[in-house]
Amino acid sequence: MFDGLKDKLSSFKKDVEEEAEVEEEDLDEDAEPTASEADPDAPAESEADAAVDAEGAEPSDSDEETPDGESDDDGSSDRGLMQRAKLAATGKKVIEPEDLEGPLEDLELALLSSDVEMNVAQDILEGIRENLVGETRAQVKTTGHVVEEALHDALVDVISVGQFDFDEHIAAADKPVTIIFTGVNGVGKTTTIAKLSQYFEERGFSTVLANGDTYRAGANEQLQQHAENLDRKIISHEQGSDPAAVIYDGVEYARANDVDVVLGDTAGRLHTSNDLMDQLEKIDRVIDPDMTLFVDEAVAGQDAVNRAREFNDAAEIDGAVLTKADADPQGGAAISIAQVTGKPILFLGTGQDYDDLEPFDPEVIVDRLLGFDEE
Ligand SMILES: Nc1nc2c(ncn2[C@@H]2O[C@H](COP(=O)(O)OP(=O)(O)OP(=O)(O)O)[C@@H](O)[C@H]2O)c(=O)[nH]1
Ligand SMILES: [Mg+2]
Repeated sequence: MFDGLKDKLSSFKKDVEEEAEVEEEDLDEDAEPTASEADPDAPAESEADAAVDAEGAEPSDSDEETPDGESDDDGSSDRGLMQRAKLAATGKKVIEPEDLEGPLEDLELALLSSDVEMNVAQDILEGIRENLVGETRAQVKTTGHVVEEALHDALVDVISVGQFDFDEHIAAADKPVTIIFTGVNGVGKTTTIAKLSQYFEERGFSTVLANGDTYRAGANEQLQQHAENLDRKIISHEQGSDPAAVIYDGVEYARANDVDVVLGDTAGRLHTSNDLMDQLEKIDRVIDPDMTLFVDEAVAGQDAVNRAREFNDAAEIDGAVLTKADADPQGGAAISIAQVTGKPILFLGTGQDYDDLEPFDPEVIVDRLLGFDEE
């Protein structure tokens, strides 16, 4: 998943490491006359060098062991700071903003070509700059962790916008909880409802399906089929009837039968289809659903990002589900939607079966993008 972007992120890491190395070689040449000029400083500088090298060398021996990270943490953050300050004062042994210019420019192009929204790409670059400037070159060069962490933190920052604990939210909410699904045609709304019905039942919440897609021929039969496969109750009216009335009946049914969650389907629509958007507005007014989830395809990239923004403007959404993440998407939509809408991505659809649904965990996604999950 997200293989293209993964490759690009790993080239950024290499770029910065090479940059750190080249510059340090240059600096070593420049540094000698300065050191002999200022005698008292010379031992201090080389001590600092040795300390940095030693610190840098440690983690590289056992890259993937977590205890290592811990010993780093409790070890010497004060010392690290002091050292950095000292290095900054004695010579240019730390990463300066201009050192990152080339690699960041390449990364920006890579992000944009993976359908990451322009502003989101800018935020990521800014995050990386903040995280990397001032790091020692020796650290960057020898451990590799520094660049990875800078990337990791910058990505997690933009991807986690608006995240909340979905399961906890559902558990705490008054029942029945009503969730409406919306988005353009064919992105996987109906399939996601069936998957979520299974997800809820596995967590002990009963569900009823309400077919608010009274527009498309065959929509009732499609949801009916899922309901049969999963052994759920479905509420539906004739094609052409009022979707708000169907969902209302779904909520009434849930109240009368102690059902926990009402999953309300709607017809595929463009944010510009006025009639259909009016229907959505009516559902909002009559039902006042607990959540409206926007569904789109990960493979739609920038289109999905734009649609998320447009739907959120037209009929405020509470979160998003990104389907077809199994179909080799670029990753731009997964990275951008939360930052652009201020609403979190809550689930990824990863296939056509009922259990092909994955809660969207920003840390897991970023680890995947950085290849940490393979270690
Ligand atoms: N590979 C893959 N296919 C999916 C996923 N989710 C849905 N699909 C497929 O996408 C197609 C459309 O899915 P639907 O659930 O009918 O989409 P919809 O948004 O309800 O479509 P309309 O009601 O016509 O607007 C179906 O063939 C699904 O099996 C997914 O996560 N991965
Ligand atoms: Mg549908």
